[in-house]
Amino acid sequence: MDPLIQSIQENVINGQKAPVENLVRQALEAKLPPDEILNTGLIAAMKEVGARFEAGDFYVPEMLIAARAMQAGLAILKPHLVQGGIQSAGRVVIGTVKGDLHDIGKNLVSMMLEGAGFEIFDLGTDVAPEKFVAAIKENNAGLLGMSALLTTTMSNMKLVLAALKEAGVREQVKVMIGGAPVTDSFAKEIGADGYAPDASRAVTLAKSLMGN
Ligand code: B1M
Repeated sequence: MDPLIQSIQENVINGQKAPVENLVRQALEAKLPPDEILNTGLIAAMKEVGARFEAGDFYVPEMLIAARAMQAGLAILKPHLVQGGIQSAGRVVIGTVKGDLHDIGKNLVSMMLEGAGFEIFDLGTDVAPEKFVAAIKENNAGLLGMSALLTTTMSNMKLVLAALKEAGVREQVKVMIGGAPVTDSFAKEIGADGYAPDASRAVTLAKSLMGN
């Protein structure tokens, strides 16, 4: 592995925000591919953080500072992942479901969709079903994206689908879902239109759902 990528990993794991920013800049200057910096550097580091949390070696504060360092690195990387000037591929309302505060994956999906030319209406985290419904109506969105990182919150996606039906807008939007505990079979079970395991496949799915 490139030593710069290895340093990015280590510094994200240790929550070193400023060094992560500098290292991502250096990696870009060294012409390392942005997707390698993202996948092998930043995302791999967060997997390790999760593993340490599970093993009881890390607690919530360590997870939180690692997440801040990751987000800072991601912000530097964003212009290199997102290419501007593409015609709108459709309007997407996106958010993390109620009860869930994880937003790194959702932000990454938003960023990649934006790069593929979608217009993004990001509702943030802990989004209640009625807020999703209101945003879809208000922005006349054709696609809804929901993210959940907790096994206890993924069931809230089902409540959003019920709220869409109740409000009479289910036919207006395609629904795609994702997040670590979410699966394709779960998507089918709750009646979503598709599931994507990562941000780049979320773009492929969004395009196919929107007929692009
Ligand atoms: Co939390 N957390 N966390 N956490 N956290 C997990 C998810 C956990 C798996 C850690 C573990 O135990 N190994 C575990 C969940 C267990 C479970 O439910 N099975 C967990 C827990 C337990 C908790 C708390 C309950 C801890 C506590 O308080 N005791 C608590 C819950 C708070 C809440 O939400 N109500 C909590 C809190 C936090 C922090 C706030 C400290 C922080 C989040 C900060 C933030 O997001 N701003 C945090 C973090 C950082 C994590 C881990 C370590 C990393 C998540 C992450 O950012 N991954 C995570 C462990 C892990 O996932 N390995 C963990 C990187 C990101 C790029 O990947 O989000 O999976 P991911 O997104 C991917 C794909 O999933 C997909 O594409 C993305 C890019 O490739 N994707 C989509 C995501 N959304 C999509 C939507 C789509 C399509 C694809 O379409 C719309």
